[in-house]
Formats: sequence, C-alpha cells, structure tokens
Amino acid sequence: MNKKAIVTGIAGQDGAFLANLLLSKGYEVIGLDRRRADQSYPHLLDLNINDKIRYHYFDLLEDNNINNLLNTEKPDEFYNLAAQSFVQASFELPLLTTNINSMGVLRILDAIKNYSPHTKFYQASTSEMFGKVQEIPQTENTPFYPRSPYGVGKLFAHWIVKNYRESYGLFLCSGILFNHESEYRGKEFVTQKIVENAVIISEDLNAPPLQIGNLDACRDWGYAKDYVEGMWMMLQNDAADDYVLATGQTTSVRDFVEMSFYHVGIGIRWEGDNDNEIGYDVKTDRKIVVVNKDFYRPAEVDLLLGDYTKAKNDMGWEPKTQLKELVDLMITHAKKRLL
Ligand code: F7E
Repeated sequence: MNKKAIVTGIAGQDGAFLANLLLSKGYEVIGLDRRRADQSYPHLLDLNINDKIRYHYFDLLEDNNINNLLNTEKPDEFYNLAAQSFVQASFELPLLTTNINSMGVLRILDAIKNYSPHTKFYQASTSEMFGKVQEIPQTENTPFYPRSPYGVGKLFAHWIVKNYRESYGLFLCSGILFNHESEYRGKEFVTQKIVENAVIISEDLNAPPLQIGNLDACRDWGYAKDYVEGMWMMLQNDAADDYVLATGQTTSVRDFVEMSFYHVGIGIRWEGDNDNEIGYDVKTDRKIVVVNKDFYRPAEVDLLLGDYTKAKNDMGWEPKTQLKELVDLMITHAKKRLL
C-alpha cells in the first residue's frame, strides 16, 4: 500500500517541492492549508501536481481540527512546514507568531500522541534559533541564542519535539534548516526581493531603486529543492534525530545584491555609509539601490554558517546547488514571471 503523508504549509515553497518529491515516490499526499480568500496554489500548478493532492482546511490555532485530522487520517508521515515564517513580522506580531509557531506544534504533537502514535513527524526548525551565534560554524550542538520572537518561538517548538520524543518514544525529528530559497520564494524575503528588483530595474529605465535594509548580514543560502530531500531522509532513518541542513558557505546581502545585478548586466558602485549608502550603476550612474532603515530589524542575526556533517554522515545528504546556480534559476524564473 502507498504511504500517506500530511504536509502543512502546502502553499509555500517547501510545501510545493516536498509534495512533488513525495508524489514521485508514490505517496498519497494530503495538503493542509488555512482558509484564505484566494485558495489557489501557483507553485503546485507550476509543478503540475495541483490535482494530485488531496486538500484539507487546517489551522495551527485550532485544536479540534488537528485532533480530528490525526484521528481520521492516521498518516504514516507528517511534515509540519506551516508557520508565520517572516522574521521581521514576528516583531510586530509576537503573540500570533508564538501561538502558531510554538503552540501549534504542541497541538500537533498531542494529537499524534493521542490519536496516531505510529506517525513519523518532521518539524521545520531553523537556523534563526542560533541568532547571536555562539560559535562558527553552527552544528546540532551549538548553544542557541534566538534574536526575534520568531526564533524564540521556533526554539520552544524544537525543544518540545525533543521532549515528546524522549518522554513518549514517538518518532519526531527536527530539521535545523538554514535559509533556503527558490523560484517560489515569497517576495518579502530578501533574495526574491533583490532578484525581482534587479530584473525590473534592468528592463525599465524608470523603475525606482531597490530599497534594502542591512547589507552586511550574512546568510547560508541553499536551494529549497535540495532541502526537502533532507526532510524526507530524516523520516526514513532507523531512529528519530535532529539535523542541520546547510551549504557550509556564507554570503552577505551586499554580495547577493551584486551577484543578482551582475547577472542582469549591471555592475554596482557603492557610495556613503550605513543608512546613507547608495548603489549606482557603474556605467550610467543611475541610482539602483538605496538603504532604507525601515527594513532594519530591532535585533539582527549577523552571520549564519551551517555545518551539515551529521546529515552527510548519517543520511548521505548534501546540498547539490551552488549559490551562483540558485541566483541563475531565480533570475530566469523571475524574468518569465515579470516580463
Ligand atoms: O532576511 C536582511 C535581513 O527575510 C535575510 C526565513 O525563511 O530564513 C528566513 O529568515 C537577511 C536578514 O530571511 C532586507 O535583516 C536586508 O538579515 O530573507 P530574510 P531570514 O530573516 O534570514 C530562516 C532560516 C527562517 O527560518 C525564516 O522563516 O536579510 N535584509 N534587507 C532584508 N530582509 C528582508 N526580508 N528585506 C530587506 O529589505
């Protein structure tokens, strides 16, 4: 019989790539999504899998809904990818973020414990838990120091997963995933924002400059499609455990800006400091990047760099896509979408 998997956050980039992977392996996929005015799935349509998924309304705030779902479906695997995932918004919506990202996970764990204890569970933990990093690079053993309500909430979820695993013998894993991007990344996140602006600015002489926040933050950026394979691998292991998935390379926002503009044929000359920094097109002197303090965070995560040795040794997982290739595919897709 085919395995049955539940995927929360089915409308997002990870949900789309994971659903595609699971379907290719013969799984029955149940996609969970909260009630939205526009219940459409552009990424799933783009991947041509929209009609292969069974959809259910789901909300991490709604206990009965989660209990009923686990009680009736009793899936083999449950991937929790749903979250309030925008770090910046978590400073303005700390209670909502915590209710979704922390208590929501506890609701699922209780439902698994009570109604479907054989279900293997994957939790989307995050490198944001390392925050003000205590060592470089970060491993599964690096002490945590989150710097946002998002990071703090995800840390609760991380620990409650560990606690339920140890207390009740359930098969529960957390993937500590470093930033992972793709052609389906939401445009509020910095990579997609930069890519879309670079594409538009290169085509339209009257387009306004890219407004950006902290240019010096460094992130370990990988390709989401590589990372969903790691999620699946974790649930195929003999024992449940936690794993870092990362590329082992870190790059500044500034370098990502330069790479993206270079890709569309524009070199950048920087002038000014901090909030007054401006990027000009080297050939035409056009203003193409402007630093805007509105995009600064009350507390920043300066540098993330992951060490994925444990995932490589235990599961044979490795990232396949270099950052240059990632920029290339994001730009190519953005051109198709926007031009
Ligand atoms: O910011 C800086 C910003 O919003 C990256 C989520 O998937 O990955 C993501 O969290 C960096 C930060 O992602 C802008 O200050 C500068 O240092 O793309 P981001 P994130 O906050 O790292 C982790 C692993 C998750 O778990 C999260 O769910 O870029 N930055 N200027 C900017 N960021 C944004 N969004 N917009 C700017 O204009």
